[in-house]
Amino acid sequence: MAVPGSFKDAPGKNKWAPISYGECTTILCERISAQLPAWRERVARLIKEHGDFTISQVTIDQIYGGIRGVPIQVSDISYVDALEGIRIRGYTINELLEKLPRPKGSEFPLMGGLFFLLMTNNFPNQREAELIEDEWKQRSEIPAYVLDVINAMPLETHPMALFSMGILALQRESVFSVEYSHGILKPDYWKSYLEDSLNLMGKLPALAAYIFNRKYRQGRVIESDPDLDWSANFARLIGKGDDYEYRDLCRLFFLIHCDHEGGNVSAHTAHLVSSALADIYYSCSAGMNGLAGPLHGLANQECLRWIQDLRARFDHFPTRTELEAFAAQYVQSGQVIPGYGHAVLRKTDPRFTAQFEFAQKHLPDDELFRLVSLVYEVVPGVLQTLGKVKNPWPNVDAINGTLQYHYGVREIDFYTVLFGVSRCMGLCAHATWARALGKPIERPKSLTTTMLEEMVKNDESTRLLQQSE
Ligand code: NMX
Ligand code: MLT
Repeated sequence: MAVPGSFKDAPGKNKWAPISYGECTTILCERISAQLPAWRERVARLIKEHGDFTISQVTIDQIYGGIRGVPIQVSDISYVDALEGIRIRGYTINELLEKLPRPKGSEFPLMGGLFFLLMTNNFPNQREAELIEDEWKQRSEIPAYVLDVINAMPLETHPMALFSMGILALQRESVFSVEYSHGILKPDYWKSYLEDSLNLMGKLPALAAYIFNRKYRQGRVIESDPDLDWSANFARLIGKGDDYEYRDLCRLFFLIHCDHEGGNVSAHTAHLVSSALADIYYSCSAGMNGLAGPLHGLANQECLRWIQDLRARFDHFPTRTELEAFAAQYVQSGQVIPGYGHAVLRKTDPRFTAQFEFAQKHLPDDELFRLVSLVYEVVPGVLQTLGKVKNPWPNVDAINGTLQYHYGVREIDFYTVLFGVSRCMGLCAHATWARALGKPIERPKSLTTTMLEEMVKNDESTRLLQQSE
C-alpha cells in the first residue's frame, strides 16, 4: 500500500515506520493531490500580487456585534448566499438531492458520495460513493475505552456533552498526531487529516447510537448491518432499521446539515482549533461544543419544545389569530423564537424547505407539522413588526425536530447530536483543506474600549482641525 507522507530527516525523528494508508485514502489523496499545485499556485499568486488589496473595513458596530459580516477566512468548500442559501462545492441542496448517487431503492443520496465531493471537489459516481461507504464500514468500530468514558458519566448528562467527549476520547487514535510527533513535513499534513477524517466519520453513527441506546434504551446493543448505507445503518443502530421512511429521513437530515460555510460557530471553532495543528478529533470535539449552544445547533431541540409548549397552551388547534397573539407576546417579553432568524440568510433556508417538502409528502396530517406550517405563515410577520430582526424566516432548525418526533425519535435533547454527526463531515473537509493549502495558525487582534474611544476622538480632532484650517 502507498505511504503518502514524507518525513524530516532529523535526529530522533525518522526512526519510525510510517503508517501505511489503505486504498481508499490513497485514491482520495490522488484526487486532491492532482488539484493541489493549481490551488497552491492560485492562492500564492493572489497573495503575492494583491496581498494588500482591501476587501472590507471593520466598524465599531461589527467589532462589538459578533464580527457579523466581516470576512475573516477563505474556504472553497461551501458558501452561503443570503438569498439563495448554501452551495456545497458549487451545488445547491436541491441539486445535491437530485444528482448524488443513491443506495438501491431510495430517492435520497449516499453520504459517502457527499464526503467524496466535500473532500475531493470531484462529483462522485456510484462506485466512488460506495467506496467511501465501504471504507466507513471497515473503520466503524469504537474502541472499548471510549465507551468506558461514556459509561462513566451520569445518565442525565446532555447527549451533546457525551458526543463531544466521545470524539475527544477517540483522539488517542489520531494518525496526524503520531505522524506529527515523528516529523511529517508540512505539505503532507493534510493526508493524515484525511485519514483521521475517514476514521472519525466511520465511527460517528455508532458513537451517536451508543449514546442514544445507553441514555434512553437501557444500554441495548444492536449490531450494524453491513448491507446498509451509513445513514440507514444509523437508523438501524437506534432501533429504526425497519422503517424505510425514517432511513430516508436520515439520508436527508445528514445531507442538509453537513456544512454551512466557514463562519458559523461550529465550523469557525473547529477551523480555529485545527489552525494550531490540533488534530481532527480535538477540532471536531471543539466544534461540537459550539454546536451545543441554543443559538446554534441546540435550536433544533428548543424549537420542538417551543412548538409543543405552544400546542399545550390551547385545548384546541390554535387559530391564526391566537398564534399571532401568542408569538407577539413571546417576543415582546424579550425571548427569541427558536428556528427563526439567521446571521447570514435573508430568506427561508432551503434546508427548511427540503424538510418541509418531505413532511408534506409523508406526514401532511401530523398535528405538529400542521402547527409548524401555521407558525411558518404567522411568525415571520410577527418578527417583522419588531423592526430589529434582520431575517424573520425559518432556518434549518424550525422543522427538523418535528420530523424526528413524528418517526418516534422523541428524545428531544438528542436532536443536536444528529446535527453533529453530519456537521463533523464539513468540519473535517475544511480542516483537511486548510492543511493542504498550508493555512497558518489563526491569531486575530483584540483591542480595548479605551483604544476605540481614542481612535474616534483622534479622528474627530483631526476633522475639526481640518475644518478650522
Ligand atoms: N426571535 C426573536 N428575536 C430575534 C430572533 C428570533 N428568532 N432572531 C433575531 N432576533 C433578535 C435578536 O435577538 C436581536 O435582538 P437584540 O438586538 O435585542 O439583541 C435582533 O433581533 C437582531 O438580531 P439579528 O441581527 O437579526 O440576528 P443575529 O445575526 O444576531 O442572530 C440568530 C442570528 C440565529 C442567533 C438569531 O436569529 C436567533 O437567536 N434565532 C433563534 C435561534 C435559532 O434559531 N438559532 C439557529 C440558527 C441556525 N443553526 O442551526 O445554527
Ligand atoms: C449552521 O448550519 O451552521 C447554521 O445555519 C448557523 C450559521 O450558518 O450561522
